Amino acid sequence: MIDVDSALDEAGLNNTHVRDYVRHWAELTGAERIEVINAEDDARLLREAVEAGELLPAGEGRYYSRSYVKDTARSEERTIVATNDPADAGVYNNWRPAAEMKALLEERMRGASAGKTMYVVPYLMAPPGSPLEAYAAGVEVTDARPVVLHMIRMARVAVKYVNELADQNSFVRAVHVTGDLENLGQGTPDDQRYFVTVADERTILHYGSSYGGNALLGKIAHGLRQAAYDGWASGEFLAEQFLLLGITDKQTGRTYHVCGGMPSASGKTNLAMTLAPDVLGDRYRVDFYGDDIAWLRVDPEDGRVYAINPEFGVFGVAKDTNEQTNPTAVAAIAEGTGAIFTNVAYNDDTAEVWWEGKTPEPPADVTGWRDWKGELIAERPDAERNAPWAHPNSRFTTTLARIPNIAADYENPRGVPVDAIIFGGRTRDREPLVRAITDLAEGVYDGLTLGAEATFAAEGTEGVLRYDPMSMRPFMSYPEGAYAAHWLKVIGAATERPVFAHVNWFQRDPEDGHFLWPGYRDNLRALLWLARLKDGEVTGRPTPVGIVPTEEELDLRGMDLPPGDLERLLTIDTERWRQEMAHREEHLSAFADLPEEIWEAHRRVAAALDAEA
Ligand code: OXD
Ligand code: MN
Repeated sequence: MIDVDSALDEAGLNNTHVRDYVRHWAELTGAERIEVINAEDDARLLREAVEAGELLPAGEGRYYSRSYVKDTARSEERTIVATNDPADAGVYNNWRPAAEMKALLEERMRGASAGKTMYVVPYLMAPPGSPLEAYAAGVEVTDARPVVLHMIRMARVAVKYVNELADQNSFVRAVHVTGDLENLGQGTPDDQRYFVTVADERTILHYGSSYGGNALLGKIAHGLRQAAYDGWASGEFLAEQFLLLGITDKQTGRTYHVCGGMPSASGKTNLAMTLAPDVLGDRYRVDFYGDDIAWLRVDPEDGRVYAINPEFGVFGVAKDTNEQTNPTAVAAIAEGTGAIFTNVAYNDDTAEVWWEGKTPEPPADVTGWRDWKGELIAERPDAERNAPWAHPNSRFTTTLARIPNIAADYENPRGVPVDAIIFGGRTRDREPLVRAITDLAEGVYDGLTLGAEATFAAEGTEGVLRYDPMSMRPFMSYPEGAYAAHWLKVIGAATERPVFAHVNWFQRDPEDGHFLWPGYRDNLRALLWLARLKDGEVTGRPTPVGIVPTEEELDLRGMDLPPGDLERLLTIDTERWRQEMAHREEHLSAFADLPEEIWEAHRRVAAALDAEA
């Protein structure tokens, strides 16, 4: 039996609750060694990982890894929220009884780390000193060194975070066991994987993957599912899959903070890291805070909603990341940044990396290039000639501090006051560029009916949204009706409330299908209008679904939009909206105990649309 206590003593880890937890899982998983991790261990662990072949060098101070071919994405079907109360079951949280899940996971994990090192990773999902710190500490135990290296980039990692806890028992127990990846039946009826958050016991048990989305437990499992549950159970805060950015008007000195959610493939990371369009750069500065998670609470001191990004890094999708779509990300993963790439293409000879959209065409000389599966491009069979080189979900991992426009105050424990909460769908013909909503219940209603258009038959019917409430569908940990009520309660407690808005960069011309709005850095123009609306500098045009800018109110300097396109971008198509209202009714009806305020908001919007028809 391994000597857990000596390893913990040596690391100075003296929190007795953490020690008991580590001892329990070390014994159960049968790990051979224990190693306690601090962020300073990064350089040594990188060297070891390269020596062991787990990482390959990808240019100066950058690294490359491939995950197992059947282990390249989050698995929503295998992800479960378990509690001891059946009333916690919702539509999306895949609820199961805690006792059943714990027994099952213990059985899977028993002896499964035999011969391996168990890394003990104490972490904090918040800037130190945050009022939400009590919900932020965790200890991930994992049997995979690359997971540790990702955790060091994605969370603050140090023993002191658990030694210094005010309540020594208030940390998330996050257990990751890789399992025998080649024999887990991924995607078959006999799938052995389980990714379980036992939310009312603050315990996360993930078995059967070493891919980041399933294995970095601080991020999604703790930062979203567990934190959302904790926020609800405590009544104190919201944890949402939101970006967070700041816009400073250099002329007035005023800074606006915007947070918000978008379903995947709707440009959330690109918007989070955006810069101002060149022509507006003299006047406005955009600061990056976070691209994926925000925790929101009301500060009793001034009654405003404050947001923090609990993460320490970015785990971004590589596909289509380039100078035009996301210049700040490109800088954040350049040589010398310590970035880790996963499942992009890799050149054995030059240690370069490539992904679809990095450049318009793949490298012309294919010598040395291997695709994400490790197959030589030069030796691809004809049938695979056009297959992508990188996996569509290939990633880069880098720390927040590497983003060139990281906000100076990103570690402020209080967070930043939120001026606007935006929801961004992906809709070809109904949603205008931006519509603002000043009523709380209508704003929450808008978030609950967020969605992205079905893109191909398998996803749903043409023109019908795949609803993704608040962009939290895969991360919902408690029932949707209670979730809506909690939103109304938390934001409703603010004395100065943020304005809500819905944005859409994806409207197309009905005739030739071209995108009406160029997107990317120009998206800031919609947010600038929203900020001015919040401050009463513009009034917009009221419509049944919110306030839309007039053409004159948008700052379009330096753009060359055809007038017809601009008009369409700001038009509300009442008939299409009335069709949508019927789908919304069906979508919301699935949620038990949806607050009456939300139904009232729905009926108000529907009646206003009918009155215009
Ligand atoms: C996600 C992610 O899967 O942020 O949403 O990685
Ligand atoms: Mn995400």
